[in-house]
Amino acid sequence: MITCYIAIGSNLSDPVAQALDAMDALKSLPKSSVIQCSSLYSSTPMGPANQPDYINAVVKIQTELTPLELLDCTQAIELEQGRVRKDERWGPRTLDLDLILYGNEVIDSERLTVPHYGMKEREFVLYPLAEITPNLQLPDGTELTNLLTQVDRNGLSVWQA
Ligand code: PH2
Ligand code: MG
Ligand code: MG
Repeated sequence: MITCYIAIGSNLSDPVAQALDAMDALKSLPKSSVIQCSSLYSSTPMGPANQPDYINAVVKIQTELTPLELLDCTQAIELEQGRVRKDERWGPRTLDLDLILYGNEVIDSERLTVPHYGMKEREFVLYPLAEITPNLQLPDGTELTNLLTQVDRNGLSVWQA
């Protein structure tokens, strides 16, 4: 069993429902179990400013799936929830599921880069991650608590209706 973290992001088509549906879908992953889900967070868009705020969250799972099997499953969930791939970098999306950590593994393949290349700079990944695993250390030895001192919340807040 490997412990993994998946980051959820959505800013189209009822993002709160998208994120909650994604959590439910992750609970049905084969050979896996969800250990914990962070709160939902509202975040300022990174990238083009003319897009809605995002809902973000992080889910901790244990799995016997390989990284690429897990990627296939999360991409299938993205498609089931209406994801349409566009060319615009960092543009709006109904659902984005990013495999940010897979145990302590470092993966650099054509389809997958783990740890996620942007996670150390993104408040909407780091703070939800810290909510569920405050003492986490990245594969390169970086302490999550250390990253939090360097990355501003940038308007990130726990979502409430
Ligand atoms: N995801 C992006 C681009 N910009 N901004 C926020 N706040 N949250 C995201 O999840 C996000 C983003 C591309 O994956
Ligand atoms: Mg992403
Ligand atoms: Mg993605």
